[in-house]
Amino acid sequence: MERTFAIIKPDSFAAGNAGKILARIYAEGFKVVGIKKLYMSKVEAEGFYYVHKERPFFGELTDFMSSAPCIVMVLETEGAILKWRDLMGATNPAEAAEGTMRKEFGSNIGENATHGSDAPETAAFEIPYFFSGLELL
Ligand code: 3AN
Repeated sequence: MERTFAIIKPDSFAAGNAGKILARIYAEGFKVVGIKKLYMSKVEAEGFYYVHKERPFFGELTDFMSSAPCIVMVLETEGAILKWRDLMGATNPAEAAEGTMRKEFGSNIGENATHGSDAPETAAFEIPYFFSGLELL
């Protein structure tokens, strides 16, 4: 079993798409080990995305992620990291495959509906960034 960290980003939460996204997550066989609504501060968003701090879109990205509430989750299944990345689709919704979360619910490369850890080391940083051990029992 593997765990990954996922976000229903502020755009998709505000648009009322959290229920549809969660329904897909369950339908694809993930166990939702942790879930909560969170209104990230700018500083929290900057800490979460620190690997992107030199990228030109860092300010835009952290403004967006701290602009409204989101849903943070820990998802578990076999191969959870790749499986959730596949279900999310490409970073740019315009390039994402049909049926993926970003194709269905994303607006553009910045406001792209969902986040998912891209590797085991990333998940190992991202999960405890938002969840304590007690919240994942
Ligand atoms: P992914 O989330 O698919 O792993 P990354 O790691 O390349 O994509 O980028 C992290 C986040 O930064 C993306 N989810 C997206 O919201 C944002 N982002 C990536 N590229 C751009 C861009 N060119 N302009 C604005 N935001 C971007």
